[in-house]
Amino acid sequence: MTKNVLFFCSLLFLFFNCSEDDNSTQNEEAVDEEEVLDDDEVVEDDDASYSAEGFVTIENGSGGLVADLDAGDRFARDHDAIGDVNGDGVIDYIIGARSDDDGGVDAGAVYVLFMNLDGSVLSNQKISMLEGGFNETLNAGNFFGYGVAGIGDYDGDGIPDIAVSAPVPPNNSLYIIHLNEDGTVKEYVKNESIIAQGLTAIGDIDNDGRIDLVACDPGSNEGGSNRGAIEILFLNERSEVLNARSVTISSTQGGFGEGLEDQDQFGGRETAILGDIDNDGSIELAVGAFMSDGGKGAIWILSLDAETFNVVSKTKITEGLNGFTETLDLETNPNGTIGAQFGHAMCAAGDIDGDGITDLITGANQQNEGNAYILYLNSDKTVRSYDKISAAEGGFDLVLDSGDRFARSISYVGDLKGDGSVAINFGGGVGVGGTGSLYTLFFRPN
Ligand SMILES: [Ca+2]
Ligand SMILES: [Ca+2]
Ligand SMILES: [Ca+2]
Ligand SMILES: [Ca+2]
Repeated sequence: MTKNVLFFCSLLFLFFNCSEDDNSTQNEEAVDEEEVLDDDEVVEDDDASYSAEGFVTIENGSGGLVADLDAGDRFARDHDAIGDVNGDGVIDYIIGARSDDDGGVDAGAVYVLFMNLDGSVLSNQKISMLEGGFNETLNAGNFFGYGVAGIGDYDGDGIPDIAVSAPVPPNNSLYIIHLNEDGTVKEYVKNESIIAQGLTAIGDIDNDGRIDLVACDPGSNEGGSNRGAIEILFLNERSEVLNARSVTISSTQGGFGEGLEDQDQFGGRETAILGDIDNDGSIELAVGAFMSDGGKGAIWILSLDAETFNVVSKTKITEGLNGFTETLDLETNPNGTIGAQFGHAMCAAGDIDGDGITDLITGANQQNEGNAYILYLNSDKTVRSYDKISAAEGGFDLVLDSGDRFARSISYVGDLKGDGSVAINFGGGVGVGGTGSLYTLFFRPN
C-alpha cells in the first residue's frame, strides 16, 4: 500500500527541471508558427512554460481503441490514471462511459485501458452489469462511471484499484473495485447513499496509508437551490466509507462561509488537491463552480485545516478576479446551456513552470470548441499567469469539431512515455458516431 501512495504522491508533487537543452525544439516550432500566426500570438507562444509535443486521440477505432461503444455512451466524460494494472511497466487508465446500456438504459460502464508507451491503447477491459465480472444490479439511469478515480492498491495485492460512482437514485452508490491484473473485477465494496457526479482521489490527507476521495454533488440544495457541495471521504481497510468522518463543505457546512449563490453548482465534476502551496500547514484544494457568475464559471481554492479539513480561507478565481484576465462567455450555447463553464473540470499538473508551486489545469469547455488553461499559481493562491490551449492556441494544432467540448473532463497522467514529458488527458470530444473521445496531450516543461 505504501508503494501506491508514493506513486500517487509522485504524480501530485513531481517537480520538473528547467533544462536549457530543451529549447531547440521549442525554437523550431516558434519559427514554423511565425508563418501562419500574427505577431501577438507568436509572442504568447514563446512565453509558454512548456513545449507542445503532440497529442493522441483515443476514440472507437482510433488510438488503438476497439470497444463496444454506441452513440451517446459518453465515453471519457471522466477518466483517471490508475497506475500499472497489468504489470508491463506502463501506466493504465480508467475511463467512464456512464450512458452505456448494458443491463439497462444508461446503467453505465467503465473501461480499463491498458496503455502503450506512445499513448495508444494496447487493449481494454469493459466493466458493466454484463461484462468484466461485475456481478451487480444497477438501475436504469444509474450512470455507473459518472465519476472514476485511481486510488492505489486498496486491498494490498499489488494491483491498483479503482473507485467508481453511480450517482443517480435509487442505487446511488460509490463502488470500490479491487481489480485483477487483467482489468476484471476481483471483488467490490458497495458504499450506499453517496452522490458523486465528480469523483477525485486527493492523496492520503489523513496519513492513514489509504488514498482519500472527494465526492462532488453540484445539485445539492444546501444553503440554496443548486448551490452544490463536496464531501471528503475517508475509507477503512475494508474499502468502506467511514460516514462519521466525512467532511461536507457547502454554503452551510465545513467553514466555507459566504460566497456561493443559487445555481452555482459548487463541486462540479472534479476537484484538485494542490498540496500546501502557501506553506502555512493547511492544504489547498481547488473546487470548481462551473455555473458561477451566470455561467462564466469559477474556481475556489480552499485552504483546509490539516486536522478538521474545514475551510480556513478561500480564494475565488474567475474572469477579472485574482489574476485571471480571460474574458469568459455568457452566451447561450448551441446545446441550450449558458456560459463558458470555466472550472467544470481540473487537475493538478505538477510544477510546469518550475517555480516550486503546483500549477492547475482547468477549462472552459463551452467557450467555442472548448479551451483548456494552465493556471500558474502564486503561493497566495492567486494566478500569476496562464497559458491557453485550444484549437487555435497552445501549440498542439488540435483539430476540434464544432460540437466538441474540449477539456470538459481533465486528468493527470504524468510521464507516460518515460522521457520526461508530461501527459494530461482531456475529454469532451464528440468522437466517432457521437460515442465520445479522449485527447492525450504531451507537455514538456521548459
Ligand atoms: Ca500497464
Ligand atoms: Ca488491489
Ligand atoms: Ca487516508
Ligand atoms: Ca508552478
